[in-house]
Amino acid sequence: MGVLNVTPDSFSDGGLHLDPRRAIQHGLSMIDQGADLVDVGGESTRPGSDPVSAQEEWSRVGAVIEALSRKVDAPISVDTRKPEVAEKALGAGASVVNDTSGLRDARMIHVAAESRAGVIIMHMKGEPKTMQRSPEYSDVVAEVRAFLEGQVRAAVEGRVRPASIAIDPGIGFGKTLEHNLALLRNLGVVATLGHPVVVGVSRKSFLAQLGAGESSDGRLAGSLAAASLAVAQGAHIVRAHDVLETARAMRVVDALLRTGE
Ligand code: HH2
Repeated sequence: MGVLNVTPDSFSDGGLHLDPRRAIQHGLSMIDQGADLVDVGGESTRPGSDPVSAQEEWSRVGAVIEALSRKVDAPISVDTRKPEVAEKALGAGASVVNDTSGLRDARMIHVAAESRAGVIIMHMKGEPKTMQRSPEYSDVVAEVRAFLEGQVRAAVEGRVRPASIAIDPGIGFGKTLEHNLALLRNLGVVATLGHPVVVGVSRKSFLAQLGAGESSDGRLAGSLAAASLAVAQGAHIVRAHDVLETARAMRVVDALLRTGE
């Protein structure tokens, strides 16, 4: 799943693809490099970020989603917490809603059900602005699993088809280093919910805490290590900025995991 942030302020690629032509070009090149899905976002949810209006978000992503869906066969997801943005994106050709707030707004369930879209339900504790201020859990793995289970149930009750739901523990979203590591080591527990598991570790700051690179674009090696082990632990989809390298690494991981079957 290639990351395409059409934002001025994303933590890693902010400002690089604000011009729609550059964003579309980057989306196309990620497909060429091996992405099976392109995730287009118009609002940064990095720690400390401020929300943007639905109007502003749509003005960033609308033309990009419309053009990419016309030009490529691969599915396009919209990374949004807002039902109004999701609805427009699905109308413009996106087929998956990637909701980092995990369908907390029930209108999002309605939008997904009506359009028969795929849905990624991600766990986030709190809001981006404050989520990294001393997050606490008594058992992070059990709590994240329980949240995802409840939101999957709500989605299914709202007539989203179970087969179109994926889940994501939300690495770095209201979590300390220890919480992130516990979740990555126990993805199998999350996977017992029976839905495909998405994991986003790419260039994230917990890698710097592990000594894997201070600047975000210097964290490729750490990102590949974390993504590889995540897949070995049961993840099905990895969200990545460095698509060429990630796709190559995942081909090897897939082959190694098949050995002995
Ligand atoms: N991480 C980010 C954004 N969206 N979606 C899912 N499902 N899982 C993730 O881990 C995830 C996500 C944050 O990364 P990025 O989009 O690169 O940064 P920003 O929020 O600053 O735009």
